[in-house]
Amino acid sequence: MMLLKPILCLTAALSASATILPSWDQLAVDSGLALAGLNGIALLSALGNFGGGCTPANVKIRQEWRTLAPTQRKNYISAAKCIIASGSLFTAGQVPGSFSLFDDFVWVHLNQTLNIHLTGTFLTWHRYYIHVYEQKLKACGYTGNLPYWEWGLDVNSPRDSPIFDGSDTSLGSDGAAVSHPGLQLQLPAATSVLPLPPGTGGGCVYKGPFKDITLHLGPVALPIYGSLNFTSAANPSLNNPRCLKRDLNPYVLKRYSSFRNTTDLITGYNTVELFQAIMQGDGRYLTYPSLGVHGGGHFTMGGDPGADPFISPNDPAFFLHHGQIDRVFWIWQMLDFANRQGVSGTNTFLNFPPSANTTVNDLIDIAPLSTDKPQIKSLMNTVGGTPFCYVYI
Ligand SMILES: *[C@@H]1O[C@H](CO)[C@@H](O)[C@H](O)[C@H]1NC(C)=O
Ligand SMILES: *[C@@H]1O[C@H](CO)[C@@H](O)[C@H](O)[C@H]1NC(C)=O
Ligand SMILES: *[C@@H]1O[C@H](CO)[C@@H](O)[C@H](O)[C@H]1NC(C)=O
Ligand SMILES: *[C@@H]1O[C@H](CO)[C@@H](O)[C@H](O)[C@H]1NC(C)=O
Ligand SMILES: [Cu+2]
Repeated sequence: MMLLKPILCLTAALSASATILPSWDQLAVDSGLALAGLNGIALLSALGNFGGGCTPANVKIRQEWRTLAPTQRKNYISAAKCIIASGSLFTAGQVPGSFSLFDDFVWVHLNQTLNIHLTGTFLTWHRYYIHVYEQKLKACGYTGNLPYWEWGLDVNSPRDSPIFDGSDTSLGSDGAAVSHPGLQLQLPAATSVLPLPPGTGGGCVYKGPFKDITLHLGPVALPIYGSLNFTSAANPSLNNPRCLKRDLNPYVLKRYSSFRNTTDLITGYNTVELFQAIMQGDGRYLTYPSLGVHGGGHFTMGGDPGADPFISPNDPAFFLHHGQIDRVFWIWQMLDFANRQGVSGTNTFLNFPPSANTTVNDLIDIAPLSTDKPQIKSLMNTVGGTPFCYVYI
């Protein structure tokens, strides 16, 4: 970072208006070169926005999982296991099925699901949520920063990804192969059903870290293979013990979260309203059903919990997927930061039931994971110092 200091003045001069982007050909877009270039441009732009004690010298760098050294990955995995082994922060009986700090993360997301997706809060809520997870990792001995999952690298075979290959430096394997007919998704506000072919797993994660963890909370809205129906536990807040499942799905990843999809999202939409809508496949804005890059990552993991939007944080890989969601948001913001600090939408899922517009003065409350309740406006700048001081490479 220190080497980049001389360009500070240059980027400060440029930062008043939207960055003029190079034009990449389709090959550069599809290979990830363009996205890497956009990340570089975002990094230069971020240099002009430091504040609140966050400087190029102390900024934390978040990087892709496979660029971490094997020892750093093992350090991350043991900290993630430590979160699973740490006691719940709820008072006894408050959330009967929450046995650990990890379950608490699942509960807070479950409980607020209808106020943090397809709302004005989506981007900053999840930004803060994964930041607090990163802090808990550090309290559990992790010496690095939250890594992310660059989806485009894995479109051909997610089960061979360094994140999912079942090696001891991965987050565990695919689920055991279970023959099934795939999913029939009736996405919210979508005009037609979206059929998804089966993934390569379907059963319990069988190898590598996290193969033996027990999920407790949920399911809440788990799609049933081959049916339009969902299943849920009689009481998702009670202990509903079961294994971690995955159904890694190359079709979904290639169709919704490729380098092209991610790059087009970043370069194609100038308002947060459209950016977040396309990212989430918001049916109110589309004439065809889409998962967006967000749903693409979740349904690539699939299974219970990956296909259930309420309890998706039950898969430890959730936090790498949302690291990438936040990175894409960050890159997009940094291409025109002066004009990309606002919110759009209301405080309820698809504005149902109708609710107030989200404003940047609203608070994000993820108690008891954090006692701070930051205003949304304080979560817009990742190098603003309070609470954030990080960039992506
Ligand atoms: C669930 O969320 C609501 C606000 O949406 C909050 O008032 C309530 O305390 C939460 N319940 C638990 C058990 O965390
Ligand atoms: C959904 O489940 C109900 C009862 O569990 C069943 O009657 C119905 O046929 C199912 N619908 C579909 C589309 O599978
Ligand atoms: C995503 O990108 C792929 C090419 O990588 C393309 O075939 C597909 O149509 C795109 N999906 C969407 C939803 O735009
Ligand atoms: C909420 O936002 C919409 C869209 O920007 C706007 O049309 C509407 O007037 C806002 N409502 C209130 C009460 O501010
Ligand atoms: Cu979420």
